[in-house]
Amino acid sequence: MADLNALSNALIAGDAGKLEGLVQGALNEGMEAKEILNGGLIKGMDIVGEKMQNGDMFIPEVLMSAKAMSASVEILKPLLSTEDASAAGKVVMGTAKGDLHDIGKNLVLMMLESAGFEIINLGTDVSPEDFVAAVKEHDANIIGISALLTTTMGAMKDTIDALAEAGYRDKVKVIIGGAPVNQKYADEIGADGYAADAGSASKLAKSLV
Ligand code: B1M
Repeated sequence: MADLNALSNALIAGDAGKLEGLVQGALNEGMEAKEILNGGLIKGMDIVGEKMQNGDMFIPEVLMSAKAMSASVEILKPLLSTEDASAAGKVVMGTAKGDLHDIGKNLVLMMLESAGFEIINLGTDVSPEDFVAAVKEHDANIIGISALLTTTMGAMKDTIDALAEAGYRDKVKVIIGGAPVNQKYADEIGADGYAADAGSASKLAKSLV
């Protein structure tokens, strides 16, 4: 049976070619896409995070790991998105201002898309003004904001405040997520919901529309 540790190690080494081969091999052997994602890729990325924190890995190496992860998620994408798509609503999604992390956000987008939501992906480093402009332009039902840095969490509140100022707060639900965020913080800033992972984000979004 495929070795999830080998997958994690290829991701930590930033070896995209090897990782893609291992992912494909694991699928061929019948391993579930979810298991590959959670037990191999996300586990490997957590170790990358620890190494980064300890000074054992530097930004260029972390970027290689991130690129390898994104390429492998592309292979898993059709297999992770299995729900019946039916028009569920429109979601404007982005990473908070000042924040460039997008792997988790893209996983959340993938799950929302497969749950039937129309997605407007604003990318990373999205200002509160850009979120508000996108809600107006696309008449969205939900805004999703992702933040991975403690320093960018505040931009989530700024976005909620900007929505209120523009008179849009009652027209759109705001959901937030990302490693430093939790339900308590969501309550504090007046978000409509918090989700810990991509699967819960999709369930949460469905419950809000
Ligand atoms: Co950065 N980084 N990083 N980094 N990076 C972290 C977040 C960090 C925890 C690493 C560490 O020190 N241990 C740390 C933050 C510390 C803190 O603030 N508490 C950190 C730092 C410090 C930095 C820099 C400041 C480093 C520097 O320059 N000195 C810098 C900041 C750049 C910036 O954003 N302005 C930086 C840069 C980078 C890279 C560019 C090199 C790269 C990002 C590449 C990319 O995303 N394209 C990177 C990476 C890869 C990481 C780690 C290692 C991995 C993040 C990741 O992709 N995880 C990360 C350590 C870690 O998280 N263990 C780290 C996998 C992903 C699937 O999980 O994103 O948590 P995650 O998403 C999950 C859930 O959180 C949730 O669902 C997802 C799927 O289950 N979720 C949502 C996410 N968004 C959601 C939204 C929702 C709902 C759920 O609703 C809307």
